[in-house]
Amino acid sequence: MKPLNKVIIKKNTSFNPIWIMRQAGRYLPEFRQIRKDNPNFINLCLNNDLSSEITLQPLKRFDLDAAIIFSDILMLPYGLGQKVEFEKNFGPKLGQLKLDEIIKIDETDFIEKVNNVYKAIKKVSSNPILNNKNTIGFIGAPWTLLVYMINQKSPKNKLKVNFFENQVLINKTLSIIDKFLKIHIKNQVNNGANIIQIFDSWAGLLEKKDLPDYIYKPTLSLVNYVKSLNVPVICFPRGIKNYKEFCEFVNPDAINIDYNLDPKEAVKTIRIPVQGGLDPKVLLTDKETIKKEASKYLNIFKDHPYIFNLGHGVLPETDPNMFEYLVKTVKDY
Ligand code: 1CP
Repeated sequence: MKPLNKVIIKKNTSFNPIWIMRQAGRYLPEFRQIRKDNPNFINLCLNNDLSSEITLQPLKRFDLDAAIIFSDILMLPYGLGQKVEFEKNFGPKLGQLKLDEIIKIDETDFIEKVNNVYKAIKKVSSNPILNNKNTIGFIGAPWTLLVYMINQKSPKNKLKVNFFENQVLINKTLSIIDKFLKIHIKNQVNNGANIIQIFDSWAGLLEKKDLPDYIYKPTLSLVNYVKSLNVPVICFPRGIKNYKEFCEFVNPDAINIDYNLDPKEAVKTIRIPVQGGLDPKVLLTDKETIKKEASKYLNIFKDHPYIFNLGHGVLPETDPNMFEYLVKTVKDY
């Protein structure tokens, strides 16, 4: 059985597998080298030789239990024909959302645009390095994708006041997102992804009253779909105030917590396997602090099925030696 499945399916508490969000990325000099020669980020994701190489970079260096495919949640709007670019020191920049054009896109058009992501998953998952490890596929949650597609850039911690103005546009877009996320999940699984993680990076922007319509119901539809494929699904509703309520409503196979949630509170209130939590900024300190903070999570979750990870992506300024030290600390625990 693959390491994450032991925790997620078997509910094993005697060992803690580890992988790190954004483990394939900017803190690694070998990634920055490739990135320098490939200024177009989407094209890099769509170059399956390079994207599979980048996916495996952290596994060649560190004793990690899973690979997460090097791609982006914004491949979905890209596959739907919305313009997506990444600008240095700005982040994602999307073209206008044109519903009349997006409704004309069918499954074949979509797959044609993003097929190289699936080819990369196939390459990665059949690599012997991953024989006894998981290959994680992922999607952005409907809410977070809706935010980028309507806002056309990062909301940077707040929604514009008139975000909900056009309800027809919002509801039609959500239904298209649901349809194509299922297609995207199916193709990742068919090509070797054996876990799906759903990133809801902007879940924390919503008020409590809006959670059922924009987070719980749309995410539940996808969680049930992944379960129907017999693949475990991990949700990460970053910044949501009430993780307990989220889990009761959506019931994924595991939940990634963010670093603002008190882990002692989490272990008391969450009934399903937990992943993550450690503040990525801890990796910018020293070995003593890293050991202390990582041990805190491992101690608190010692009798709870727990996958080690961070409470958000690893920061670009992280020293790979400190990353290595964290992995070693968890493995030696
Ligand atoms: O070199 C660069 O400038 C590109 C930086 C980069 C990288 C390495 C981006 C742009 N995306 C990625 C890869 C990526 N994105 C992965 C690969 C696998 C891994 O984790 O190692 C994953 C899982 C994502 C997911 C993703 N993209 C999320 C969800 C997780 C999170 O960080 O909250 C989000 C919100 C995005 C959008 C995105 N893509 C890139 C950036 C800089 C952003 C965030 C911008 C913002 O603040 O709104």
